[in-house]
Amino acid sequence: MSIVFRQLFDDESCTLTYLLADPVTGDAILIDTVREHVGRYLTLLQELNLQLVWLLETHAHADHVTGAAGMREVTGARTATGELTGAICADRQLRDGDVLAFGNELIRAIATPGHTPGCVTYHWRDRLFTGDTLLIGGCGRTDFQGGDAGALFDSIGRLLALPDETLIYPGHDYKNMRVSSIGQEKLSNERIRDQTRDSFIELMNQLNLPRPRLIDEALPANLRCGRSEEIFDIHAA
Ligand SMILES: N[C@@H](CCC(=O)N[C@@H](CS)C(=O)NCC(=O)O)C(=O)O
Ligand SMILES: [Fe+2]
Repeated sequence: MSIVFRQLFDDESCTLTYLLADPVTGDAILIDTVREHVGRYLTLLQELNLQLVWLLETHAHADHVTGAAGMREVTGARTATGELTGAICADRQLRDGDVLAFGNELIRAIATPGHTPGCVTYHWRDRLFTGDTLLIGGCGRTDFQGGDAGALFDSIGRLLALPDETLIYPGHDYKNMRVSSIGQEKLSNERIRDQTRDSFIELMNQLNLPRPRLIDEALPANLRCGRSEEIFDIHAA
């Protein structure tokens, strides 16, 4: 049966956002939205005649502000994130194995801590939305936000145990890649190929990457589910 599936790209942060929908009922999900593109998502939903039911996050992003607050306000869709993310504002706090429904479709959360403790990978049909746990030819960094290279190694190992044909749709790509597969990453991902847990931890601890440009704005905003500070204060009062 046909599916509705779109991949959208944010040039500023190299974030990949995904739209999934049940073609029969028109119920849709968005994964990892970007605040600056709320208008674009709304237009797309309208064009495809879809109603948004869930806004999912793979984790609290350090490099861009989520579009969840704006999308939730306009569409009434509910927000969901991994329970260890710390975004208590999310309507649903997901645990490993939790399943969300949209129309007749099901999407399952797999807890994949490491890049952050609350990172979640979503599994829908033949594809994984890995956030920053597993990138194409790479993986998320573990040097801030409670990152843990050993935990990331174990999480990636869980994903690599899935069938080789499983498609990988990451949360970012910095090299113009858009989709991979478990089989492909096992063969060619230099960060994980031929590594032991210890050598992976050593490699991750030596990356010395610059801090994300927007982290000081993005992290607190994402822990408020993308709401502006003023609005959050009113709700919290
Ligand atoms: N230059 C980017 C930094 C991007 C970055 O650090 N991305 C994180 C994901 S939030 C990462 O894990 N990157 C992995 C890598 O660069 O290998 C920015 O300023 O936003
Ligand atoms: Fe990230």
